Amino acid sequence: MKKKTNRKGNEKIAQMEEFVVEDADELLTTNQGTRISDDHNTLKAGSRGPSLLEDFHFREKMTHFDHERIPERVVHARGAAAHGVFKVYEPLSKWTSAAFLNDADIETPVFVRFSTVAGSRGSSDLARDVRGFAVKFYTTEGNFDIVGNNMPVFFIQDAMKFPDFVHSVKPEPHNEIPQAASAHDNFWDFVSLSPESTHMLMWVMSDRGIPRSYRMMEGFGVHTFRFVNEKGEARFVKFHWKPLLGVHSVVWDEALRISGADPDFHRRDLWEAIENGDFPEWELGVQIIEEKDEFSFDFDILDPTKLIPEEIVPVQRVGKLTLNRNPDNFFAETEQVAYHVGNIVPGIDFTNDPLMQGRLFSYTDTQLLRLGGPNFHEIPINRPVAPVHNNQRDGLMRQTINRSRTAHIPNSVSGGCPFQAGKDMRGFISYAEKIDAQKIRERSKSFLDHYTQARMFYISMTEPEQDHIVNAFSFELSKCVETQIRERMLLQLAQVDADLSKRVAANLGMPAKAKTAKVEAHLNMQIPATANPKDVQSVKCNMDVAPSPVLSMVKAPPSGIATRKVAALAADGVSGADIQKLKQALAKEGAQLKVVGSHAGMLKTAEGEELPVDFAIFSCMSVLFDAVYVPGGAESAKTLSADGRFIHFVNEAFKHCKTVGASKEGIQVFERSCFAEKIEGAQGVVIGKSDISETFIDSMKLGRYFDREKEPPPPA
Ligand code: HDE
Repeated sequence: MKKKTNRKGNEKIAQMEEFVVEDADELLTTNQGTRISDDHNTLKAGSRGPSLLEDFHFREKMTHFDHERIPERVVHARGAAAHGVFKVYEPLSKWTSAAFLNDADIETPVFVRFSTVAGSRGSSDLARDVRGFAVKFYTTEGNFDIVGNNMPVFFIQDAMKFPDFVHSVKPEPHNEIPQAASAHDNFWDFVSLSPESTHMLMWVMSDRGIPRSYRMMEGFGVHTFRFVNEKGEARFVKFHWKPLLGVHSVVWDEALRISGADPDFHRRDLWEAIENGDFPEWELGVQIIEEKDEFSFDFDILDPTKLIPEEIVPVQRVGKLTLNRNPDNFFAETEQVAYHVGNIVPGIDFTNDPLMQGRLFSYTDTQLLRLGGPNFHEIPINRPVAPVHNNQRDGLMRQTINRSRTAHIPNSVSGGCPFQAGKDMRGFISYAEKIDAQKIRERSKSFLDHYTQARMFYISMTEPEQDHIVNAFSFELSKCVETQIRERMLLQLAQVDADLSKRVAANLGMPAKAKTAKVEAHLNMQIPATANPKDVQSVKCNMDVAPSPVLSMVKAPPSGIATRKVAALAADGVSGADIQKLKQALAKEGAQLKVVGSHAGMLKTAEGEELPVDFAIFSCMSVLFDAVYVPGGAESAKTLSADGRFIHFVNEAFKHCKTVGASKEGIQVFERSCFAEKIEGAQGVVIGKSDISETFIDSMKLGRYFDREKEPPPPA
């Protein structure tokens, strides 16, 4: 039944086509290819009689069904993925010999999976969380994976703490509550006792923890890697992904509501963008650090809780990633893809980052359970496009049929094949880093500044971004039942920034904590004997650290409004002309207008024409759009302004600091809104008797109007 489709594609797609099955116009069969005459009834002794054991079709069908589920990923269970290509702009031969980075004509197939970390497979996309950003490059020299996140640092420094960290953030073990949320005692218990988490907490509590879209997130390799060139010269490298659509987030109240209105919001967004031909793009950025500069920073470049500020080492954009095809089958591709930090190619190498070192073990191990045995590399999505030859044999679900008489090296029977490649044939040779050390269980002293970069992040934010961080800490800690946990966290925050700690304390109704003269003193008092004793002696914070403005999303240069969605609220009698004008103007910017109607189906416009409705008001919410527009048309405006659902729609968009606009009669809807008194001259509120398209679009380009948050939230 295997059938090749005739779709065009790159080498990887061509390889996968071998496994694609199309069922159209085909007859139903068993897995053995026997045609099935009746798929509705079990085989019985008489139509009212017992079922018969000999019903091979029923037994096969039910057995397969019983085994459909495989263990979900222990972390990053919830995700979405897409195929694409990567191309380097210029050969990077001065830094690396990796073939796919040495030829600007090579288009390397990739498969990219985005994910949340804590939630189960069915959880909401909009949880406050880190997002996984895993890229598999099918290079001509083997698979290379950058298994990164949308934040450049991590919660812990040593792999030994990963199971503890994950156990703490997952739902609590006694009642499996809460799902996909860090707002509970166990998480804050762990992080409040682990000062090394403080920097990462700033990122997760910031707006970066609730992205607008997977397509609008940065990606980071997190660890410091190595580039090695043809001459064997090595440099340190940090990997970045920079989205061409800019970096954008939603606000927390919006995230909560999206979780109800469309828990698949990010999945759907990625899928639809690709189906619409709006292919998401990122540039690959690298920060290069010469070996001689390894110790020239105030922190250790092997410490995964630190980033290298872009102001100190600029990010050089070296290539482009484009996602251009949705998977054919979620399970076969997105669920079965097996990423591994250890999938490496000549020209790139690891460093001694103790978190990365632990990951080098974990990823293969986890796939053995999840994908059921040692042959998971043979699953179509995991197969390299580079040829595979070795003496590994057998095992569960083996697909390869090795023809050779031998499976050992050295051999003479098979003429010595397959041969070792050696350096001349581009065999992988580990970078010969000199190591001369004592065996020891210890955290390097160079890892012990846990607060300076947390402070750097906080002071780099604009005022509204800082407000959001304060609110996020307050929300999460308010969900902790144990007072001692809140207290410990307030102490941690006091080491970062007095104002931050004071404001969170006020929200929790607790006395503020002061920055202690000697941080270790308060930790010694607070941390139970079970904590890592080496952490307790640690910590310092450079209060004079310079901000890194590039960390702020609000300060980033405007990125246009391509692929953004605007809701046009409409009822019968709406001005079709108004809708068309904005629709066309948005289309020129690559954005979309969707009609939200008082009912589904078709509306009658003021011009007497039919207007298709994209969403009915009862099946969508303002949080699913980037801006809201109320067109003219007296009859439509009258209906909308008498309908609380539409008033709520604009109120909510206003509350979430989005552009709201109305033309002609549409303004009367705003007159019933919570911002009725601020219609004239308010920022981000666009009104006009004639065509407002241009002003509306200009307003959207400026992003969100966070000044609105300064006043008590409107009743939306
Ligand atoms: Fe992972 N991580 N991780 N991780 N991770 C997994 O592998 C692990 C870490 C990341 O879309 C697991 O296949 C350890 C950092 C992503 O399929 C597992 C440690 C970063 C994904 C695992 C870390 C990541 C994973 C679970 C600390 C950012 C999803 C299922 C020593 C740089 C990949 C799986 C996908 C998945 C282990 C820390 C990113 C258990 C032990 C730091 C994007 O192997």
